[in-house]
Amino acid sequence: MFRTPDAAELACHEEHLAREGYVIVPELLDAAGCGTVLAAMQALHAPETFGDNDFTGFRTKRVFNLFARTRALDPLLRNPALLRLVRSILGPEAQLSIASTMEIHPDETPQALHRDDAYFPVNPHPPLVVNTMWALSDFTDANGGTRIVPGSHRQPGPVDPAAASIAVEMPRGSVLLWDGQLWHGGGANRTGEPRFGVSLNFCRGWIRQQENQYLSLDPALVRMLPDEVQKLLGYDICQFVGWVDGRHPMRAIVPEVRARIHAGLHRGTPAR
Ligand SMILES: O=C(O)CCC(=O)C(=O)O
Repeated sequence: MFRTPDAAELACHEEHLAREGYVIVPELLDAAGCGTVLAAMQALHAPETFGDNDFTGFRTKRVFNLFARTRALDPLLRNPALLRLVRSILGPEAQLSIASTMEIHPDETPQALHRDDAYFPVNPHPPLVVNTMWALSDFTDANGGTRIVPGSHRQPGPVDPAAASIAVEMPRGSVLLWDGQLWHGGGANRTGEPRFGVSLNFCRGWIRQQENQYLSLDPALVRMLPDEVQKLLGYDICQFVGWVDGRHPMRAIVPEVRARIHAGLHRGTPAR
């Protein structure tokens, strides 16, 4: 399903991500994998309507809460090359913040350039967010390939709106990763075909996820997921953050334990 980049390639990507604020890992997901994931995402998109404002896009479809809806993305979330690059910026405790699709249809206009971590009211700050965009169709300048301003993650203030943003062009199966401080935005689609991307947006393990993964996912589902996926979805303790009634959050996934916690009863059960 995946290409396995060697150590030299990964080191090169890591250096580029830190220096330029973004990197493209070409064709990480193979053609068969792209087909499978795209089919699963298209099934989710069939009943969806376009956005209702200029930022989300009057000609763009988005679906959120993807890990409640499909298991097709679990291998992408766990991909070792992706995780190595994300962790090179956010540390070993990086967790998923938001999972969403971005299908830019013909006649979409360019999205305003923005930073993904602009909502943190603390500046300056170290990198707190790394976003990743899996291209499930080819990304081109013409079809709305993500526009980025290389190096702008180091710039203290806003970019000039007329700043030279460049379009990310990458064949399907490739992944774009960027530091949450990099100025970027979706491009205009001047072709007759949609551009399809899946964004897995990560944040530090000790800050609040943008998409509330504890209320978004059924505890019965979380219980069934592999340990690594549970942790990546935020069901973990990081720097003393995230415990429930003094214990690991996965204890509270067990219905009887959760019932006792919610009833305010003594925990009375052994630690995990
Ligand atoms: O679709 C894209 O290429 C990027 C979209 C984006 O940055 C956003 O919606 O916040």
